[in-house]
Amino acid sequence: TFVHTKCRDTSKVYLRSKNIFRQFVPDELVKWEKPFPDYNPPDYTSENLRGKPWADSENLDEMRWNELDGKINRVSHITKYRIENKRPQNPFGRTGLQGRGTLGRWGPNHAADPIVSRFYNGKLQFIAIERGDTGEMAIPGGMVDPGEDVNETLKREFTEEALDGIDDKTLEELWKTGAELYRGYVDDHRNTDNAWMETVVVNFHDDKGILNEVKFKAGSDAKNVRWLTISPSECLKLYASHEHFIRLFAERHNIHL
Ligand code: RP5
Ligand code: MG
Ligand code: MG
Repeated sequence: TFVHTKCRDTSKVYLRSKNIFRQFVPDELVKWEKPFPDYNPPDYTSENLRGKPWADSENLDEMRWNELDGKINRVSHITKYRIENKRPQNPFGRTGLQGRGTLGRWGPNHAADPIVSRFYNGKLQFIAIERGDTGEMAIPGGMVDPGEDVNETLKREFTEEALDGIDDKTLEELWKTGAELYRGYVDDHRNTDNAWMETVVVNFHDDKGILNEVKFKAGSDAKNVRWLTISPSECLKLYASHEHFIRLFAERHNIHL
């Protein structure tokens, strides 16, 4: 069974923090049901979230958990999560860090990941970005805005990160090809005991050559953008759970990684 690992990394300081390190959680103590008397992880919520319009406040009493809270979607794709000491509890278990870290929302933080793909010289490829925060290659995904339809998020984030914000009308046909591959938890390095990433992964596959003419350019939180070729021999190292998503994508096109 799956245990999250990227959000238990104790070798690196927590993203953009000065000196916050996670408490070590062994695999067998990840599940909340397992007693862990010495578990007392640091409580960290980034100062940068304060007053940000896209972030929650510290007033947990006002929030409507497991519901649509005004325009903010606090419903998990995975489960009805528990509330412990007023805070949502990560359904995948301990992470060695309490608080929200750098995530905007308590509980689920909803994202969308568009896999834009083609066959080129007989090889399956998708558009990948280099992330500005960790430097890892990734799917050009991003957060769902309050009230936004996930289908909009997929297009918007792709446009921001892989087209430098320039809406390309030639892609209109491509956006109609969406096939959902995954909906659920992301093992993201930012996750904490009280805040975590969830996503919807959708494949937009071009078999008409629409993409051959498109000029890609990195924008927003992406540093670089390029086609990544999928091959069973090459081991892909990607951000968060994106290796898993790419495996599902490859299988859809009959390539087994
Ligand atoms: C990952 O973080 C998701 O799979 C998505 O790719 C991404 C969204 O966060 P930002 O790119 O906005 O940082 O967990
Ligand atoms: Mg983005
Ligand atoms: Mg992004």
